[in-house]
Amino acid sequence: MQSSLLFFQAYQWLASKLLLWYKEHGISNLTGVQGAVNIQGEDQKKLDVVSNEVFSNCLKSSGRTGIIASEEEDVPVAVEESYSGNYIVVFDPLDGSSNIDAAVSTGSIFGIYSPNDECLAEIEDDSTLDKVEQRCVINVCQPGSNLLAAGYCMYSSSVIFVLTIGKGVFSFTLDPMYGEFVLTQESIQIPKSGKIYSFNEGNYQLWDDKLKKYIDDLKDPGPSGKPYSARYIGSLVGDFHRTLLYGGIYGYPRDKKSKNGKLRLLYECAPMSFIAEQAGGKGSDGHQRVLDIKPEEIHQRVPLYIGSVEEVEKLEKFLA
Ligand code: AHM
Ligand code: MG
Repeated sequence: MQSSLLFFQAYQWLASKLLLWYKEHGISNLTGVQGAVNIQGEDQKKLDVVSNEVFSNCLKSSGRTGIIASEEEDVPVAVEESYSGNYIVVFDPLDGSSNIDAAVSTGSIFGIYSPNDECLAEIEDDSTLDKVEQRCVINVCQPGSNLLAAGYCMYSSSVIFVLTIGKGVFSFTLDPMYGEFVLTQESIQIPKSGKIYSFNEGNYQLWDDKLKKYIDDLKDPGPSGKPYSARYIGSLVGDFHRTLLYGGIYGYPRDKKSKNGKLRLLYECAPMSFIAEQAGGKGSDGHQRVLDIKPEEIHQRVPLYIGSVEEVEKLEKFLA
């Protein structure tokens, strides 16, 4: 419960800081690239940088976090002792950033872990990181099955905050009149099956033959005369949120260019898989449960197939 309070406070704070930021810098300069490249070789957008700063400051000053790890930071950061708490927070401050300049939906994803003190003994000499950095990496690299809470915020026609603290999935909608999130859906359940698939099919020629067969099968109208529908925003939060409500499957596979796919295990795939499971769905890398994969590094990528149980299991059969 404490961890969910942390995020409610964080989002209230985030909203107020973003407003201040707009007032100081003006809304007209918020689009486009920042001019920097993150550790993963991606161009950072201005809003990537701003949202990372706002989230990091907010989490550091909350008094509840010990270590934070972000998509936009090379290594996890230990929170200064005087402000420090225990929780480990992993987050993608602004996911789907290729959509920013077109005002298409984007989101923020987070996961909260408790400290993993057993791991402190494992510290080995690594010339590229100092002891504190190594300890942070080790503490953060926990399997998703250890998550205490996870959620996302989606910035779309309305601002939606989806949260699980391991007892079902709840959705809140921002009421702009009051600046508060109001509970709008309780105990969300993903439909067991759903005839929507969400993949970037531009990569089809780069995919494994088994996956191509699966996608071809979805497009086959069969005796019913109705094939699956394709829906792809290119924003994990938006594509996942639709899958959560309508059912179906979202996938970001490995391909000939990207051996482990594109999405990051720690702050994209694991939190989303925790939410999916809490809603009665499934998150898989095609062969195993995403929540059982222990990250070996902060920005590790894994293939992701997530959504309705029957749809993810059907995909797994094709890939077997
Ligand atoms: P980002 O965190 O740099 O925005 O990248 C993750 C995004 C996901 O939101 C989305 O599902 C995927 O990348 C889209 O990738 P692609 O453009 O290759 O389809
Ligand atoms: Mg992302």
